[in-house]
Amino acid sequence: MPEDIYVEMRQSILEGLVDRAAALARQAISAGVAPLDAIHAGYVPGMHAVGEQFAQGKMFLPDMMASASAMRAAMGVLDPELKKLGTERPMAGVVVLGTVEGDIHEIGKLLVGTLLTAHGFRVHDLGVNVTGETFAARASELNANVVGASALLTTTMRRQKSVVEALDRAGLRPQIKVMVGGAPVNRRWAEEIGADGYAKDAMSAVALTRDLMAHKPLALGQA
Ligand code: B1M
Repeated sequence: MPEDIYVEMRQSILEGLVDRAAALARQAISAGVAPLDAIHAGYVPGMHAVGEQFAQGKMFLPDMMASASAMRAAMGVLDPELKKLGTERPMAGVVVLGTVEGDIHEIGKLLVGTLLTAHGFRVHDLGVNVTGETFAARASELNANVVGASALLTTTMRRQKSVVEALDRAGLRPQIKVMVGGAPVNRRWAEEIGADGYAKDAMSAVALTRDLMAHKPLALGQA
């Protein structure tokens, strides 16, 4: 059953079918499929297929928006299931999360936030199109341990550097660590901009945040 439902999940994203994506998520939960498996084996491959088709000119912006809505609908069902795990754990630390200025991609960031919450972190999601100054101001107000800046575009990843610089200017580093992530980002980039770590996916972001909380000296994550 899981393999079949994963194929249907992928298809629901590709076709931008909001109700179908949510119904499949509910069906998976009832059948005992782990929410994280549904995300990674079903829905995320759908988003990747959308990205490929868009790049090849076979899908257009409205299609991509419909796919994003379907993904959000599925996440709306799976999110609470994942977060339930976090309520049973002691608070592991405070994370301020957002997508950088000029960038409105939010699904990867939402997933990172959900998994951090599920692992006991208190996550303050600032949303999308967030300036470096806002990251710094909110991190200071909320006594954050880690700031997480997501970027999905090659044109906006340099804004992650603005986040590092804004925290530096506000005198908030090195107490507050900066984690970066997003499809065009890698470890070398994190090093180049002076971030404290890079995570390639949401699970790695949890491991990295734990490392950063433990003040491990070189916590730059995987390449
Ligand atoms: Co956009 N888009 N998009 N888009 N979009 C991409 C990113 C693109 C690769 C598509 C393509 O051409 N193949 C391309 C970027 C090219 C580039 O710069 N290299 C692109 C483009 C060009 C654009 C526009 C410029 C299109 C246009 O207007 N002509 C435009 C830009 C708008 C803007 O931001 N200013 C645009 C708009 C949109 C939509 C609004 C339609 C929609 C977003 C809706 C939304 O989020 N509410 C959208 C979508 C859906 C995509 C794709 C198809 C899917 C993104 C996604 O949600 N992936 C994407 C193609 C792709 O990624 N293959 C594409 C699923 C998600 C789970 O993965 O976000 O990578 P991801 O997150 C992962 C990891 O990266 C990591 O963990 C996550 C989970 O494992 N991660 C972190 C992410 N953030 C992290 C932070 C961390 C740690 C890990 O720590 C802080």
